Amino acid sequence: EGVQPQEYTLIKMEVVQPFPLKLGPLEGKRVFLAAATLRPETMYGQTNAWVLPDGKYGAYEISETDVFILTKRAALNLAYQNFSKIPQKPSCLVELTGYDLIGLALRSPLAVNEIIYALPMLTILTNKGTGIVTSVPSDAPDDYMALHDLTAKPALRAKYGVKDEWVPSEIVPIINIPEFGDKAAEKVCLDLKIKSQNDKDKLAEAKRLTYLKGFTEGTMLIGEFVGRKVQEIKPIIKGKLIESGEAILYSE
Ligand code: A2H
Repeated sequence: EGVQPQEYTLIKMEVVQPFPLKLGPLEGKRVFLAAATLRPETMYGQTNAWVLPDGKYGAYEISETDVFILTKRAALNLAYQNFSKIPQKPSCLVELTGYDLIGLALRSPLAVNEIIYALPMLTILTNKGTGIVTSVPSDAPDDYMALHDLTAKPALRAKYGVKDEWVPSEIVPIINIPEFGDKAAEKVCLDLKIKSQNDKDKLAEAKRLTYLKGFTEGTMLIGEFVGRKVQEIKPIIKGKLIESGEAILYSE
């Protein structure tokens, strides 16, 4: 963890009824996977959520009505930031693992796809963010490669019990970057010949290339701000998500 505090937008990805058995105790509540992102303006392109299969998660009471699924570490930080039903103290209703979350059907703010699914990603860190990541394969190299692995490897899907219909078949183009086109992550991963989600060094380079260019030179291809510069509309979209209650701010 860095010395500088990092501010994330937590996107509330709502778990759609009916709940699986393991989430039975949450019946009647609004339950969300809370995904930490630095790129709220990319939420139009969400195709799925990522969870760490062996990761430990819990369902925490955030308010009278809302429950967030995330790591205990994030729940504790949130409690200190006034997001807990019990002031300053995380309140866990159910302990979960990533395996329990794979296949959950979700509805996520701004996403073009009405229903998206929670799928396994093996490189998620549990000491960063919430341990839940929203997947935007058009613009995030990690997301593109994790999705590529699942699509290309039936054995990987079988290992984690992933049904074919949960895996998105299309990437949603959301931002144009003059140098990289409409699916920057795909282009850069192909150019750098990245083999899998575990290709750490090359992925770091891919992220560096897309992240900077996306912010400084990207324009929106979709949504309320189509044609506008990413740089200009990022804070506006972030503000709207917070104001509407579809996201909250979180620091660590
Ligand atoms: B970003 P930083 Cl479109 N483990 O959101 C691994 N990765 C995590 C994580 C965790 N525990 N928590 C968050 N992240 C991801 C969107 C996005 C992101 C786009 C492009 C780039 C990008 C959609 N995924 O991040 O280490 C989340 O993915 C590039 C780094 O705090 C979050 O933003 O800088 C980002 O990493 C936070 O990474």
